[in-house]
Amino acid sequence: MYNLQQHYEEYTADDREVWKVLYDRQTALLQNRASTAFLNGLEKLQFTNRSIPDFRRVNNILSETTGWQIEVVPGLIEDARFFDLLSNKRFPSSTWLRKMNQLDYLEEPDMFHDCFAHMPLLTDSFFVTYLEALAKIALKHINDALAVELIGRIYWFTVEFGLIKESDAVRIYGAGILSSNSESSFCLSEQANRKAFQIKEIMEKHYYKDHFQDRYYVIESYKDLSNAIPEIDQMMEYALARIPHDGSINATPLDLNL
Ligand code: HBI
Ligand code: FE
Repeated sequence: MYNLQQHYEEYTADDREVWKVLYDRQTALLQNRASTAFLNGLEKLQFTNRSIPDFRRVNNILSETTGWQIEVVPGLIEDARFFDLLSNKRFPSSTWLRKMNQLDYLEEPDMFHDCFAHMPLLTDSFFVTYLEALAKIALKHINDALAVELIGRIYWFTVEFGLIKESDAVRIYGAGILSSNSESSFCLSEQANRKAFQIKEIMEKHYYKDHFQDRYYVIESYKDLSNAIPEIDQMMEYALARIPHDGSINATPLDLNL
């Protein structure tokens, strides 16, 4: 479609400083908070604080590990294109970096979110198997806004805000948390509401985009995600048959009772 490229030579000293500040701050905080697969992925992709990742190098490493590739996009893209890319093992990523005065919040994912937080897990074969399969379920129902909303909830509470149990400790794998300094601390704190991974409840309730999640779902392993695909598929058919709707989203309540 756009066939955009990362113009690596156009990054400025400010961009490199922003990457370094965010990278140093998050890696210090995530050492004993992030999933092992994420930390291993950082190493496999050879990310450092010294330079902004060059997508040509990242793509070479990804093609050697899971065969996924990066697709440069300007920012948030429409759902149909998003899921089409994921179903073809292509991960959409922006190439621009937030400014120093936006370190803690920006309304749209920048490259630090898309690259630092999402790409390391693209080296884990169970995780990408899930990502591709989830996208294929979304494409089956792509013209049904309610269906895309329900899949979006599953995506949100796994790929963006998911937690995982690792040797008796809870660790972070959701990119929305991994790129957030404050939520990386909050989600493992006493105040956070952590629950066992459950597809039905995730599909029933809406989620917040602009503040900490009111609940986090914890998987036991990445295999739990790929193993959940048949249940997600069935639950989608069940929900879409039960909820009277004409394919548009505005006719349906924010929360469902499946
Ligand atoms: N586009 N580039 C980009 N990145 C996302 O994470 C993204 C998107 N479009 C839609 C979207 N996420 C969510 O609505 C998914 O649930 C579909
Ligand atoms: Fe994201």
